[in-house]
Amino acid sequence: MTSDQAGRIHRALDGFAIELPSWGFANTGTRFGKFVQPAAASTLEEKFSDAGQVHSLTGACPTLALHAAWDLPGGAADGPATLALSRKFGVRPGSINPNLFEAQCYKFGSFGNPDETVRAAAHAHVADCIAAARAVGSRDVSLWFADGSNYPGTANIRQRRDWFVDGLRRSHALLSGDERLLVEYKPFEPAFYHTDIADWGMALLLARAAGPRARVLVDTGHHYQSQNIEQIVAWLLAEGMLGGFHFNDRRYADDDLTLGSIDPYQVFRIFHEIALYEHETGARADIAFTIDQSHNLKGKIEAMIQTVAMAQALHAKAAIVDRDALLAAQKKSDVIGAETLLQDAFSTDVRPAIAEWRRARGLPVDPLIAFRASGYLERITAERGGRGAPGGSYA
Ligand code: RM4
Ligand code: MN
Ligand code: MN
Repeated sequence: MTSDQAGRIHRALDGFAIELPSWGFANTGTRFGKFVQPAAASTLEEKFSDAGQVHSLTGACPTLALHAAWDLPGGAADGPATLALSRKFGVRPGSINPNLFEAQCYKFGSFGNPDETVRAAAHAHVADCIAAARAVGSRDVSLWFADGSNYPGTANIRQRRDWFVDGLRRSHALLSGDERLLVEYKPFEPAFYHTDIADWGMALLLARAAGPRARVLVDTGHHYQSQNIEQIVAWLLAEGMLGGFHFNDRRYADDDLTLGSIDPYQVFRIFHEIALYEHETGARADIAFTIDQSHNLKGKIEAMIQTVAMAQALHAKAAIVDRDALLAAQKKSDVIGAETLLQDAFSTDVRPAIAEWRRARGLPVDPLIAFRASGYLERITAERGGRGAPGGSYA
């Protein structure tokens, strides 16, 4: 590792923050059941406390994504209490995530529901979320819709698209300043025939139709097998429409596994496309990186620490790609030369440079070991264990 490479890694890590999901600290499971963990967080205070641990050990997670129904049931009125927790635990409120999928009224959709009273309820909920975001100083309202249908012929696909355009425009009209709407897509689940926002093209068109403060959110788990996610990222960057990520890994579908646990090269290639865009344009890509994982088997705080460390390592590897040499190799169509430049960076051991960065910032060199030695898990296990019913979750 040259000192130039180490310097690039340190600058990359200085500029890299990743948001934690409040729901990642709560008991979640699969549709078959939940294995509850005695240390799982139930209250918003516990979620902030756990997030504060991850941030203090990694130095990379200054914000916590909040879920409207599970964390801010009172909407904007919950703002002062939420801000007090934020100050207490040293983590700011992050994106606000509406819940347009759990209430019984959403059985046949939310923004795309044929019943106009349900559509109106969904619009009102997003309006409440925008007000809540403003009350806690969050920039992004991150929209994921479960809308779709299960059987051919049962939904008017074009009509529902129009309803989505209408609903997103109404929501967008409520934004001001630097507030943003992020539009997430997902090919299937819970709908198994058609999903109203099934891919990045639909999300892009809807975000464009909504207005200038809307962007696309890429959840890495929301693609079909073998889809080229970094190409989607490159196109959204070129269109100025990449708003953020939900990071997780997958093997089969939307598995919500730990980032990089199955295919770290995929994550590296995404970071590389972003770094190359910034290198060529001289612009900083304004992207909200968020973890969207819920761990059923792993300890929740440990899994988050592991994820953040993995994200930092893959981001560091992407930072040391020799991009000028790569662009020159591409220009000459030097296939092996260009490919080797990527592979060289990916296979470089960045751990010593990351350790140096952590040491220089007063962070533990190994955050997972530091967490295990801290006694925090034992303390919360004793405090939270044995209190029975698990807290809110989506599974
Ligand atoms: C979806 C999607 C959303 C998340 C819901 C609960 O698959 O990833 O971002 O909020 O799950
Ligand atoms: Mn997601
Ligand atoms: Mn998902």
